[in-house]
Amino acid sequence: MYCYQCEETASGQACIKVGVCGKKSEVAELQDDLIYLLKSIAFYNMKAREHGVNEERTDRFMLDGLFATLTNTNFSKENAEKLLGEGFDIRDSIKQKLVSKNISLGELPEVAKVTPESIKGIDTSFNAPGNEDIRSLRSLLIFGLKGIAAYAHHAYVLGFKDDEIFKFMERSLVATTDDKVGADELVGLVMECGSMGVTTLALLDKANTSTYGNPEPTKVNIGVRDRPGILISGHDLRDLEQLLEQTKGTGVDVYTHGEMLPANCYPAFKNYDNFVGNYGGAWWKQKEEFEKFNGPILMTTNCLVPPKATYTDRIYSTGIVGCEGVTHIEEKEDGTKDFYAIIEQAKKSKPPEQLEEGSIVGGFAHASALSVADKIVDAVKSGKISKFVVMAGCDGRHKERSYYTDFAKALPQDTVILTAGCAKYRYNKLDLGDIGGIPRVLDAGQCNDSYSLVVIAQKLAEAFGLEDINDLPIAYNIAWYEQKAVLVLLALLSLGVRNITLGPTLPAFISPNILNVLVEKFNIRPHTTVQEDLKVLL
Ligand code: SF4
Ligand code: SF3
Repeated sequence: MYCYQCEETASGQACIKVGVCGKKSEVAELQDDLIYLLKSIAFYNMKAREHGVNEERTDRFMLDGLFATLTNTNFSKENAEKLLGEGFDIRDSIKQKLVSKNISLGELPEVAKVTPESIKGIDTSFNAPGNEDIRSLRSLLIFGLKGIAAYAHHAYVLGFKDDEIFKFMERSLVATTDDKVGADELVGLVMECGSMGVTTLALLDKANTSTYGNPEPTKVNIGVRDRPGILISGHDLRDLEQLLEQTKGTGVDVYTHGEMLPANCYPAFKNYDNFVGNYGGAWWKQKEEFEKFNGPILMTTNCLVPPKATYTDRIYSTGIVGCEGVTHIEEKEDGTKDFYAIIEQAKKSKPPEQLEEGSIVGGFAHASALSVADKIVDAVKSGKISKFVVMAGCDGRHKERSYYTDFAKALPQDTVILTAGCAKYRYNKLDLGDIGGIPRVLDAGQCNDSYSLVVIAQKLAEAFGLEDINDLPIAYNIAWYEQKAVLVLLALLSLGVRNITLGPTLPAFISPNILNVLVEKFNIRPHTTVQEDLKVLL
């Protein structure tokens, strides 16, 4: 195995024996094969699309396949094998269709000829020999595509899709197999990946808000009640909706965990009186917190940590998540899911052990943030707010991430943090106060809601009559961990945002030359110390 896609990669270089995340080498290798197979599918599907003979199931498979390989999503060997089998079937059926219609395929590249047998002899890893910068750009592009796939998947299950997104994915995957596509062209694709990221995030925003309403400023309870509960984690709102419907009147409560926290702020979910609030913190604390929850836990997407034996029988996966020993709830033909088994187990469980009490405030996605735009603009003009600091992204298990808590605490009283993603758990329970009624931490929601931060920035630029988004009093101190954050970063770059501070470490897959390009073009810098970064950012 050779995996270097996340921030916690071994020794800051690559996981080569086993993943720091718990991914086994055989799974990592099968997932590399799967990416290779997706490139083969992309080759044929581009042709199929040109001739109008492409099929819907290919689109869904593209999303599933890429999403399954995202960090902390799927650890199951069986699942990777199943996806490979399904992928070859899909690929062969597209090929068959093209051949039967006499559609010319031209000279077939190697990737188009791969078979279930031959793939075993191909080095599909990200460490395949070749030019370091090309490898770096191809990796960056593929990791950005994984982010697109995850966000597009969430929109897709709510009935929203955009063919342009699929076309871009296919074109990019094929480009990573073509030695004629050089560094300049790859840089272009990486930037396009960022703007396609903005398109995808906008689509997801539309899917979420038109289905569940616009998030509202909400005080989310972080304590517990004295009834059995189900904990739901990950990012999939449709799973939450179905779980709330099915637990109605059963005497079983529902709590969110990790990235599901912002769901408490949607009007559509506020009507369920068994929807209690949020339990625990960011994903990496789950071993400790799931133990104490006592009831069953439903993982709808990343981030899953392979569970301890003591609570494996209480963990359920669904959608694209998977792990050996964990019960998987399949989606039915009509797209619904039956959570009966989870609810029955919950009924027999003890209520959750209380971890903390009180509440945290969320729900500042673009609609509610912009509803107080006048107030915000006035506060900036009168000097009450000197700066906004975007501290969006991911949390992670490394101790150095206490930097983000210290940074939030050290920010002057006249600054406001804009956040999205699970990075917020490093400071969302600190009492940072407010500025004339505007909370000093404005939480737009999941990493899926990063689009809100873009809309807020664009609207503020309009309100201040600024042409360049970089002239706004906004600084960026982004924390990354997995590939959705890679995409969000590319999305910001594609919008022309400069001077981003990135941490806790820079991606291992960025080669020194490519880093130079990013520094020269966008002035990206690694974070240093709280004091030094405060000086630079403010
Ligand atoms: Fe290592 Fe991260 Fe890959 Fe897991 S996802 S194997 S921790 S680089
Ligand atoms: Fe977090 Fe996994 Fe990235 Fe959605 S839950 S932000 S890390």
